[in-house]
Formats: sequence, C-alpha cells, structure tokens
Amino acid sequence: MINAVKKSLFLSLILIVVMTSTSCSNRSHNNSQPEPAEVTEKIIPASFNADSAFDFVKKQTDFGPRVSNSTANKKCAVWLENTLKRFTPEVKVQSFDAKAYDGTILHLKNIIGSFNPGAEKRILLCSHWDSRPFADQDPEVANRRKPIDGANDGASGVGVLLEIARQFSLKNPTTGVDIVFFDGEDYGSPQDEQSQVEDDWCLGSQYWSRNPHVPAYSACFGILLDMVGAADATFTKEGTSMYYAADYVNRVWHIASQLGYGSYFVNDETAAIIDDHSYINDLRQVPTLDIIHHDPSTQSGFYKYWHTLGDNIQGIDKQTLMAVGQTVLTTVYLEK
Ligand code: AHN
Ligand code: ZN
Repeated sequence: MINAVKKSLFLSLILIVVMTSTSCSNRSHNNSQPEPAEVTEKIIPASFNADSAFDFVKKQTDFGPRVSNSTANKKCAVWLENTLKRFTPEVKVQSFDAKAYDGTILHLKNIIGSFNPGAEKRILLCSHWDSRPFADQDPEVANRRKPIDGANDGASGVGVLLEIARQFSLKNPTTGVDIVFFDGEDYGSPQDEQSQVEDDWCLGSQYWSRNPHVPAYSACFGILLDMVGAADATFTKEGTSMYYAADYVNRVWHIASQLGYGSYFVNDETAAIIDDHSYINDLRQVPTLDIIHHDPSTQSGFYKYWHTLGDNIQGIDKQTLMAVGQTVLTTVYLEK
C-alpha cells in the first residue's frame, strides 16, 4: 500500500518535472488555431518602425556586396556587432572557418544578440547577413560572376531583425529571444557549374546548429526571415516549415491576417526548400519556419531579382518590411 502511494507520488513528480522542464507547452503549441478574439484582444499597438528598418537595410547595402571573406563583409560584421550592442549587452560573435564548395576556406562570423538571457522559454529569430558572390541568375551572362548587393536576399531580414531588437530595447519581451545573423548562407556553387556539392549552402547555420552559442541551446520555436523586403511580396507556407513547424506557421500566418497583412501571408502551401531553417530543424531540433518570398510566376519560385544584380536597395519596399516586422514582433510579444 505505502509502496503504491510512494510509486504514484514518484510518477507524479516525474510528470511535473517533465512538464515544467519543457516550458514550451503553451497556447501556440497546443492550439494551432488560436481564437481570433484571443489574438486581437492582446494585440499591441503598432510599434515596428519601417523607416528605421529601411535605414538598417540601406546601411548594409552601402558597404557593398557582403560576400564572405570580403572587406565589405568584415566591415559589416563590426557594424552589426556594434548595432546589436546598442540594443542589448548580450552580444556574441562566433568566428569559425568553413570550406566552400570550391575548397576556399571562408572565415565566417555568426553574430548573436540575446534578450533575457536567463529566461528558460526562448524564441529564435534569424536571418543570413552575407550576400551572394555570383549573380548566377542574372539575365546578362556577363554579370553572372559578379557579386550582388543582396538588398532583399540578406539585408532585408537583418534590417527587420535589427528594428525588432531596437523595439525590444524599448519594451522587453516576456520570453527570452535570441537573434542570430548567419554568415556563409549564400556561397553555394553557381548553377551553371558542374561541381554540385552537398550542403554547400547555409554554412553559418550548419555551424551554429552543431555549435550553438550556448551549450545545448534550445528554443520553443524559430523564425527565419529570407527575402522579406520586395514590394507586394507573397509568403507561402513553405514545405520544410510545414513539415517541422506547422503549428507555428499557422499561428504566425493567423496573426498576420489579424493585423491586416493577409495579402502578404497567403494561405498556399508550396514545395519544401533548403534554407538555414532546414539545418536548425534537422541538427538542432528547434521547430523553425521560414518567412520567404515565393513568386509562382518565376521559374525558380523565388522573387524576380533573386541572385541577380537587380537585387538592390531600389527594390526594397517599406510596406513589406512593416508587414513582416509587425507580424514577427507581435508573435514574440504574445508569447508569455
Ligand atoms: C536553394 O537555392 C537550394 N535554397 C535557397 C536558399 C537561399 C539562397 N535563400 C536565399 N538565397
Ligand atoms: Zn541567396
């Protein structure tokens, strides 16, 4: 009898420990369709500043193409570190070497800013900050070995996240948040070259997923931003995101529509792609979704200036930055 009571006490203790140690069990995980009223009720007044986000995008493109190993990349790394330090004292730079598809040793830097570093419940926000060494999708053959500005492909996601970091410095989120900028995402082999190597993209996120900035790092969920600045962008429910993080995709898309951004965050499901979130999901097991511009009218499925010299600051639209910034910021503030 006493043994049976002891046993059941012991089992309930285990249950309590398991339940509290996960700390991710929350509304969004248990209920993929939150009540519209619940979300609107708690929605905070618009605070994301698209002018500020745009300035953060422009500042990056003003360095020139931030190709890994380049001088512009080195200068931009210093600026990113210093800019994050204006918004949080918790900034880490991960320096490491990685081998590119062609054997080049790349000296890469992942740059990380954390909020509420002691909080157990954490959200990961990320983007790549390097730009592509080759405009291999450019209509002009003569341009296909030139590096790109990557205003949309790289700088837009970082610009939105820097503005979110600035907002966090004004109003602290309840949860812990880690903002991670990955280097070496866009150094994959040119499309017109024979040497197709496995895992030659996303070198920074592969490294971070195996060697996180905090040992055994975990987060409840992650959001990757990729190409979030073009006018009239459409963000579909991408396959890898749906495979690993469907509940969070539905939650974010629902919040976007409640905020009036349903024309950007559309309800279509599209094919799985490889991006930084693939490695975070697979290697670090943090359910991570990708907010990435999908254009059904292009052959690649990406936005029309993808990996061309046309991906410059001219193509950045403040309304799109606003839609994405406000959606992600609201998602984080709603987590308790
Ligand atoms: C591939 O091209 C396999 N994935 C797209 C990842 C990417 C490149 N995002 C921006 N640039
Ligand atoms: Zn790219």
